[in-house]
Amino acid sequence: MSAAISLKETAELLLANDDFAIICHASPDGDTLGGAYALCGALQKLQKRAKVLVPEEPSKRFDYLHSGIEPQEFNEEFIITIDVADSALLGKFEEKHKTPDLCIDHHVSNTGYAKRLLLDSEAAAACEVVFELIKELGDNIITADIASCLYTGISTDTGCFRFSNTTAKTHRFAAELIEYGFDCSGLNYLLFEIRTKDRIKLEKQALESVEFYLNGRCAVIIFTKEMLESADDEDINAISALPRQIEGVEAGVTFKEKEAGVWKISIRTKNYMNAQVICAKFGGGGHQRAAGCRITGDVRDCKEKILTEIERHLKKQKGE
Ligand SMILES: [Mn+2]
Repeated sequence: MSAAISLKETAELLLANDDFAIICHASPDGDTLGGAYALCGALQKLQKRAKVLVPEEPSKRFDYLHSGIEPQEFNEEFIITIDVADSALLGKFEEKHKTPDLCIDHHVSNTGYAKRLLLDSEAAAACEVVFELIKELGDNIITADIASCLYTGISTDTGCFRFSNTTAKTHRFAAELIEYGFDCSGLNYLLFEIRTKDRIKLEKQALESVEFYLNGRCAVIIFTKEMLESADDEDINAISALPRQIEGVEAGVTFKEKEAGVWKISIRTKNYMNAQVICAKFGGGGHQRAAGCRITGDVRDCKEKILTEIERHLKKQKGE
């Protein structure tokens, strides 16, 4: 089990070490990538060697996160994971880096796999924690590039400041970051406005296939392997938020077929539904309003299992 450490202890630890590898989670999103590149940039600014390792090719839209990072080759001595709740999410790095030196995270479901853990489960994004950590590392470290990385994590994990994990602190952090002078509206356009033609096609398929259950309180969309063949990970992530947007839906469920019969399920909830508790039942994890798990089997059976669990929670929470 990890030793929980404070921001100050984490900063001291980083200042006392060198040759850092910062690892993101598989299906990398804006938070894990933004946090990793921000911390990498900060450590390089402190004249340390640092690099980012990503287990799977990130969406092209995140290419700008590398700007300001100097590619460095060295043997890593100190391993950090960011936004990684479970070592199983390290993908191809899991074997080699099962027990990293440090994990920086905001998932209440963090399994404590790292030697040390800097966790703030109240934070909307891991990037909020990384921002506080960089400020603890010293003055004059944050550049416009680093600020845009941190803003990326905070804005993507909060659905551009709309989700219920958004706090006054989240907005204050964003305001502070914008003062570093990156192109904030340009970034919001890139992250939240522009849609590729492939994305529109995928959205159309998703909306056409939506199924309602439990008196309209649960909506399900299913993406088969063929539908996802040329799809961008980040587009799929964004589309997973669609079912919950439908009026009356308290649990939006997206099924994604990773391999034949292997389903990656993401659940987005509103009101009192706890997505994390539902996904934990199937060995997954995440946050109260957004969580995921994997189930293997025939799609009908998998759907049945998930719906039964959601129904149980709906009844329990409403005292029916
Ligand atoms: Mn996150």
